[in-house]
Amino acid sequence: MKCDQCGGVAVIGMPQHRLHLCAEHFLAWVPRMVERTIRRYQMFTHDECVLVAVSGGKDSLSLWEILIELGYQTEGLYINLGIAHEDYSDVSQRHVEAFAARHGGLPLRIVDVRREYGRGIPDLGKTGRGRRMCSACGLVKRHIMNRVAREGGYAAIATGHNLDDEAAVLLQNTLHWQGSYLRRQAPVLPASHPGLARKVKPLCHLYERETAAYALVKEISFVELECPYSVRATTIFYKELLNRLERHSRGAKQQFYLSFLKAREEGLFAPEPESAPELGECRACGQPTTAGELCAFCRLWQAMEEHDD
Ligand code: Q46
Ligand code: ZN
Ligand code: ZN
Repeated sequence: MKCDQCGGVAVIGMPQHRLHLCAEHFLAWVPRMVERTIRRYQMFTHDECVLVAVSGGKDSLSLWEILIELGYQTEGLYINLGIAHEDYSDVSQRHVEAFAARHGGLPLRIVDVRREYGRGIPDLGKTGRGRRMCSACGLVKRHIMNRVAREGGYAAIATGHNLDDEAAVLLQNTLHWQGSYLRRQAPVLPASHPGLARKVKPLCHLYERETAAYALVKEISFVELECPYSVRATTIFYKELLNRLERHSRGAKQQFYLSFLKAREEGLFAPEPESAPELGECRACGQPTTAGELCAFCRLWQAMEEHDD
């Protein structure tokens, strides 16, 4: 396999782009793709500061690396979820800290859920929410990201979701015709309230195997352990289904996701004006919420306290 740009040995073939690249040209191609995505969806500018949510995994650390290379102003956020199995959360944190240190001490905020809120994600299982651990974990992460972004005045929160992640969620939502989720699935989620930052996914046009290849070729040291709860995540099943489809029909995964984005732009999933939910302020934490007096995060914590009593 030869590089289409220089004729050298290709390290990766990307059939959906009809492209084979050597290490050097691949490392130049990935940031160009990401830059194009950032501009295409007007995610953020060079004048804005972006909070990069990093988990210690290949996608989020690659994202941080690429944004630095592209000259954006970034700060990292690591949320230690308190998952003790195989030391998962602490090992992940060490990878993130080492990454920031290797880049000359990048600004990095660490929120330790157990230390700040008195319990970690595994405790959520004790309220009978075991099977819904990931949705509770997602809620906790969103709440903390919003809180940190609000405190730090960041313009955007960037996450490392790649095309496989997005296509898997899309398939899941489509199979259930989850209209409200489909309307909200986008490369950019605008800030819905003055105190909130917009959410952006600059890797959403890259396949997972491309972000993995980028991390390897760039020699980024990332956590290879999987979160012990991820085996329960249904997204993995949908990713496998999409990869089967991709093996049968090259580019099908990309086609599925990009066609959705195009349909979205053409107004297929336009929100109904009267359906905009009314936002109030949570009386416990002050974050904007549609859930009534207490936001979903504070209600979750309250439920755990009641369970302890
Ligand atoms: S960290 Fe949290 Fe994920 Fe672990 S508990 Fe589930 S959601 S799998 S990205
Ligand atoms: Zn080349
Ligand atoms: Zn709250």
